[in-house]
Order: sequence, then C-alpha cells, then structure tokens
Amino acid sequence: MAQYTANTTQKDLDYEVSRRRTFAIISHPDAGKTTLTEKLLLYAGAVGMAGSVRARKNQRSATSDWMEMEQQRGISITTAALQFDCQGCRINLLDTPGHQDFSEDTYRTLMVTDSAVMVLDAAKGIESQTKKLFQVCRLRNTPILTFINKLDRPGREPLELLEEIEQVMGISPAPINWPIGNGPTFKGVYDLASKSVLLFERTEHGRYRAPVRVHGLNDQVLTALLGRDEHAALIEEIELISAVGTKFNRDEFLAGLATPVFFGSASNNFGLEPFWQALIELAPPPGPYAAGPNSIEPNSPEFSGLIFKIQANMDPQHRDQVAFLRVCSGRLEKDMQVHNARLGRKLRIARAYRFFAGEREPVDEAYPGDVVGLANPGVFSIGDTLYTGRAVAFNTMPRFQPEHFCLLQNSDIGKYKQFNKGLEQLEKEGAIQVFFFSDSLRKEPVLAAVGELQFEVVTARLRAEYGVETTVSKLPFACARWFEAEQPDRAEIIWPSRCKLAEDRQGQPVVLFSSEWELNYCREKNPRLALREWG
Ligand SMILES: Nc1nc2c(ncn2[C@@H]2O[C@H](COP(=O)(O)OP(=O)(O)OP(=O)(O)O)[C@@H](O)[C@H]2O)c(=O)[nH]1
Ligand SMILES: [Mg+2]
Repeated sequence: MAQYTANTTQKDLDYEVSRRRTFAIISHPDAGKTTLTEKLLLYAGAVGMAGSVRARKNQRSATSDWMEMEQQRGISITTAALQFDCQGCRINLLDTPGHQDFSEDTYRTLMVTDSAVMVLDAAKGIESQTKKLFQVCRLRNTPILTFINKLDRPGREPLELLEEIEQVMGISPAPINWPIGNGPTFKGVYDLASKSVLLFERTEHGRYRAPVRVHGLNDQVLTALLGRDEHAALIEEIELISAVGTKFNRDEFLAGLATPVFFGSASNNFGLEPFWQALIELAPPPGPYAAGPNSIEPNSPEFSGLIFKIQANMDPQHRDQVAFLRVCSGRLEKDMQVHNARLGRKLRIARAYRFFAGEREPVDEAYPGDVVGLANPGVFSIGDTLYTGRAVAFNTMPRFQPEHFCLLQNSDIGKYKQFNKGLEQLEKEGAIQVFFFSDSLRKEPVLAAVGELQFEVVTARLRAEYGVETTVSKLPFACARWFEAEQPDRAEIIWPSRCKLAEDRQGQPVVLFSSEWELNYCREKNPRLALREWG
C-alpha cells in the first residue's frame, strides 16, 4: 500500500469532503419523495429503469421502499439511505417517511444531513407535516431546495405557491424555472437564467428518461403547442417573474434564508434533469458539525461520527442489526479503534457497509458526509458519538413522547423466544418503548409509540422477520412518566383512578396516565411528587 505523508492525507481528506453531497428528501405524506428519489437515481445513472411506487404485478417496486410493508402499502416507514457516485460527487441521499407516526425517524435524519429537498404537491401547497419538518430544518439552518411536484395534474397557480412558501415558511422562494402549462397541458419548464424552454416528451409509464427539446421563448413551436393566447400569457408571466421575482442568492440559500424553487412531475420525468443538475451544483458539501458549544470541522484529521438510526433484519439472508453512522470529521477506516462516548470505552469497527436502500456493500473507508452502516453486536445506540483523539459529544437526537399505548399479545406461546427477541430488537430501533404492568402476573408487553401505525409495523415485522403472529389491543393511556429518584413514600401518593403503574425493561417504575389533564391533576394533588419525561 502507498505510504502517504501527512500532507497528502490532508489533501485527500479535503478532496473527499469537497465532493460529498448529503441530503434528505422531506415532505408531507404522498407528495412524491420516493417517486422523486427513484427518478433522481435514474438521472444519476444509479438505476436503469425506475420502479413504480405502487408496484403492479411483475413490476419493480421502488428501490428506497425496501421493507415488505412499505412495498405492500406504497408508503415509506423508515428512512432509506442510498449512496452512489455521480459526476465526480459521492451522493448520500436519504429518502424519509412523511407520515407523522414515523416522524421521529425523519427528525433524526434531518440532524445528519447538509441540505434538504422539500417536495410540495402542486395541488396542495404546504401541508402540515411539511411545515413541521421545515421548522426542524430551521434549527440547524439547513439549506433547502424546493421541488414543486405533480405538475401533470391540475394544480394551484405557481405564483400563489411561491407566495405561500414566503408567508407560511418565512423563507424567500427564488424560482429557477417556470412551468409551461398546468395539468394535462403541462409541457415543460422555462429556465429563467439561461432563458431557454425545455420541452419534455412523455415516455412509456414514465419509466425512462423523458427526452428534452430546447427552444427559445418566442419559438413558433410553442405557439403551435400552446395556442396563440396561452403562448402570449406565458410570455407575459415570465416577463413579470423575471422583473419582480426573487433572484436566487447562493449565500442566502446556504444560510437557510432563501430556497431555489423548481417545477416538475416526478412520475412523468418532467423537470427532473434540470433539478438534478442544480442539486449537485447547489447542495453544499459537509460543513462544521455542532457538538455542544463547539463545532467540529469536517477536515479535522481526527475521526468523529454520529449514530442516528438502528435497523434490524434489512437483509433476509443475514438477520443482523445495523447502526447507521454519519461521518462528521476525519476518515473512518475498517478495523479502526474508536471511542464510544456513551460507553466510555474503545471499540473496533469490524464491519462497515455502504447502503443502497436494502442492498449493501462492505467498505474499507468513509469520509465526512458519508452515511454508512456498522454491524451492531449491541454496542451502538441511537445518539452515540464515536471518535478518535480528543473527546467529542454531539448534540442529542430528538426524542418524542409516546402518545399511543397498546397491549401486545403473542398468539403462539410456543414461539415466546422469537417473540421476545423480535420485540427487543424493534425496541432498540427506537420506534417503540416496552413496558410491563406492575400488578399483572402475565408479563404481556405494553407498547408505547408516537403514532398508532407503529403498532401495525410491529405486528407486520414480527410476522415477516420472526415468524410470530401477534395481536394488539388499544390501551386508554396518553402519556408515560418516570419517578425522580427522590420520592415521597409511594403509599402516600393520591393516584387518579385511571392511571396505572408499570415498569420499563430496566425495571424502573413508570406511571401511565390516560391524559395530560390527569397527569396535571396528579401533580396538583401530590405537590411533592416529582416525575420526569424519560427513564
Ligand atoms: N400524478 C402524479 N402522481 C405522482 C407524482 N409523483 C408521485 N405521484 C404519486 O403519488 C403517490 C405517492 O408517491 P410517493 O413517492 O410514495 O410519496 P412519498 O412522499 O414518498 O410518500 P411517503 O413516503 O409515504 O410519505 C404515488 O401514488 C405516486 O405514484 C407526479 O409527479 N404526478
Ligand atoms: Mg416515500
């Protein structure tokens, strides 16, 4: 192996950092994140034939929805990480789930990306979940690119959509291109900077790259295509937007104050090529990473990284657990010894993989911006900081309070080992918490989650991954609280009638309340009682 001097190593590191692009695709459910992901892979040359999200028989399903339940329902449940090379860049794309029941996963993903693509449905504009995710981006001033999708269907006026972005989000929308036609008449986009019209042609089921033809705005081809009146209206609108519309400013974009806006249709491959080109050009490489009051430079020679996600059983052939790590600084090498700040001890990175949704490939090294999976024999948890050299502790990952509770029953007592193992694994992924009622002899687990859909995911995954049939029955609780160490005698506490005592996996006592109101009532009645939100 070549011997590098200290200088060349630093040069290599600088170069590798500069060519990383790490971004998440975010939005309200169904705006088209997975479809857009799929088509971006096509433009990047990473897959030959883009799958259709709603998989028909004998048709490929979407790459990034690799989980069985995702493919059956056509929704994303968990963030998919896809790493690939394009035009000299190494891309780390994270396709997040939009549904609020899975939003903890999306929020954590947003903690490890350098930019985000916000997808809007042209007919719906800014929806509730998009707004929440945008506010999370604000916490780290994450630069955002906006893709207004589904232009092939009748949608709202483009000007109205821009106004909504400005008013609801408080960020300046700078259109990069402008749609030509709307719904069935959608023909292409006008690129405001190059002053050229890109006309798209439909392809069979939108599965291949849509061919593009380039024209000037006054070209007679457009008059023939749109009709005289519509052509004249388009010219007028573009004159207006060119004169008074917000101009794109890179510094404002990088500071999270302005967003470049693109129009298109992911399912028809309209407007995707210009968007992909702009994404590679505009998405920033990794920058400094906040760790308490300090920030860690990506080009620092010491390695550091953050575990943001745990996922078990991604590969049916090798049922193992993977910890997803974002490299924040330095270089990660296979077999390297790193500190785990939480455990206070050193660990060896025995196996690291790069992922392409459900598929993986071993890697010997990774650089800042890279999202890699580490084989996890139980030593990594969500939120762990790994480092070499001086101690680093990255800021904690967001956690949401569970608001839904259910009793999980194992229908096949003979499979209690698989049942327990499966449940423990799923709990480690952080999507559910498991409690046991203190007064019950039968130790049936109580599941707590942010959203009810998580319970369906648990039963589906226990069946698919552990061969165990289970049923869930809803429980009437709405929040859980742990006791602080200093407590009055528990016999003295006046408990509201509907709350119940339980224990978590570590045997710590937990109180389950039927409502926030009941929790507050309990606090009023027992002023000395001290409860906390997490165990
Ligand atoms: N007409 C039209 N439909 C689209 C377009 N893009 C996506 N869709 C459809 O919208 C639906 C949702 O698409 P997805 O890509 O799964 O949406 P998503 O944002 O990934 O959804 P979640 O991950 O579950 O939040 C699917 O039926 C897509 O076929 C588009 O450009 N035009
Ligand atoms: Mg999706």
